[in-house]
Amino acid sequence: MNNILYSLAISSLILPFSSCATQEEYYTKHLKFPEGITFDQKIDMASRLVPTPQQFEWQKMELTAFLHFGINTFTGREWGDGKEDPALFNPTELDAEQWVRTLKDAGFKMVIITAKHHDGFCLWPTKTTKHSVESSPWKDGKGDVVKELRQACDKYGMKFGVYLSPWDRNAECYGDSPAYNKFFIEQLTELLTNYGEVHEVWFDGANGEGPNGKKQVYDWDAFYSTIRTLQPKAVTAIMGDDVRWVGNEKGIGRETEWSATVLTPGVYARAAENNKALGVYGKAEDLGGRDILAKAKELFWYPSEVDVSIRPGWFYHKNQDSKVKSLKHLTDIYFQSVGYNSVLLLNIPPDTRGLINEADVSRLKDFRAYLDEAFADNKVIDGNKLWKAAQGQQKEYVIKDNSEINVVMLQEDISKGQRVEEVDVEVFTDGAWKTVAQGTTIGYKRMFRFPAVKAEKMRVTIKASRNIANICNVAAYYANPLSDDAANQEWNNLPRESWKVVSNSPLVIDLGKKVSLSAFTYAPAKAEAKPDMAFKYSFSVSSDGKNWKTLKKDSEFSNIMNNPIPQTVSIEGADGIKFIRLDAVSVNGTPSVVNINEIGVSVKK
Ligand code: FUL
Repeated sequence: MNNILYSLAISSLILPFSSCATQEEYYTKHLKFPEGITFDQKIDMASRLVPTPQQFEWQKMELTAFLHFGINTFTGREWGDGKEDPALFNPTELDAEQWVRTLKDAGFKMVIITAKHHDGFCLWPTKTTKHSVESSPWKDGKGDVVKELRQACDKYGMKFGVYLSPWDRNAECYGDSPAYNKFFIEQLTELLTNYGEVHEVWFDGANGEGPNGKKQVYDWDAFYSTIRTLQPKAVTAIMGDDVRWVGNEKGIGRETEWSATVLTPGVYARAAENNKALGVYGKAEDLGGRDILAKAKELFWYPSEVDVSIRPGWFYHKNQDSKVKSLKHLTDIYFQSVGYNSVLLLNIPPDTRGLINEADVSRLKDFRAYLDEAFADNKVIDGNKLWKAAQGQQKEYVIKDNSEINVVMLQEDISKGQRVEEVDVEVFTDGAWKTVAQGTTIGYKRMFRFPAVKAEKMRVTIKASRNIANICNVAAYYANPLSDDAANQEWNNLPRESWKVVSNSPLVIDLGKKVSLSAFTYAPAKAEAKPDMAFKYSFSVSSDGKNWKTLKKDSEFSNIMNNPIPQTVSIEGADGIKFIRLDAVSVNGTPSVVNINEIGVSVKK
């Protein structure tokens, strides 16, 4: 019976889209395991799950760019509250060609623009709301940022994507579910009809409304049928079913990264139930290994995208010009995203002039130059001949000229599925074999870095695989090791030894002496998100611990849950003070727990 069901499942398969099709048959994007099949049959089916053609094209881009630009660029905020005056939007030298040229030169294949962020301000003249560029002084209200970017992309041959925030803090109808869904579909329709081909539609999952906020039930099915009808070739990301959020905004992927995953995309009605039954969630470590596969009822081709900003914030803030990520940091991100079977989505936010700032341009140039040099000379001979590797098989490769190497790149032909579960790489050096890398998954691309070694030969062993692995590339390089020139990370200049905690909730700190402050910082420990971290807060100061002056009232540490990096808040009127107080609640509305070491102050010199 089990075998009959299994054969039935097999007989409904399709042939692969790859030109080098074999006799094998494949499942595209999704498969359901028939009841009662054996574990080996499950593994065999899993090995033949493949991406859709657009998912495959997307993966091959490797480097994609985000442009966070909008009203926040002009207010200094990360999350606008939707009450901003559109008159604030007034870039003085906006030049979308400069954005695209810069990104193209740096090797990016697609740009995604925040057509609308959570504040609801639209970068195109929409018929749905007045809260758009049309009400701004920029080009006398006749400008259209989305169109300018589209045209620049056409000129330079760059793919184009849109970010449209489902959460909208400006739209009056937000929370009236049917009305807002209609409004959102109208916005989507405008963007997907009037701006040529769209390759990625990005819906983030943020919603900071909190317990008493507006409750909007999104009609994902209607959103998706709009996308499929208007832009059938676009991939849908994050709150989408083609591209999965890697689970953090730090730029770090998983060493074991399954594109064939048990995680049901959040936009499917059955997602909560399925994922709960398996105990998996977007940030979970194991999304496709054998243990979890044993329990799964279905499997999705749902590859990961690593989104991270080149700066601490997603939007441009002048005071972060000196905090553009170092070349080493960017390179580490590259190896931990592209090199971990993911696509990198690097955010480079245009500044208030409407230009990619010189600081970012120069870092991107260094980044490109570094990658060009590192990958200019592949030392492996004939590594790009397809190797059909059975579990346990090894293959030796000649390294030209007994060269020094410190990077190995492995690739599977994912048009035939993701199969490798364990791999070892050894090099023949000084007359003996030496292991330089031991890994798990490969997928589209896996890179390993290790201390430089001179090698005559290299040996790859596929220690565990689901079915025959299709290794289509084995390469090795020498990449110059970098040391960190990281910009000054200091966000506290008053030694904590003299501080005293007066109370924990609210957090009141005696700074030990009278000082004048220009800013304070909240830096969650280890830059990790916790349920009881501070989100909404008020900040007060006092000279005697009795009479308080509130300098920030009902403020928020925007996006802290997704991006728990230090949040520095500038303050005025904090002269001659000795005490500070943080009244804060978590995203759930409960009192937050903030440790003294997570607070910093900037004392005026
Ligand atoms: C998140 C947003 O809340 C951030 O502001 C940013 O846009 C990031 C890419 O997605 O969900």
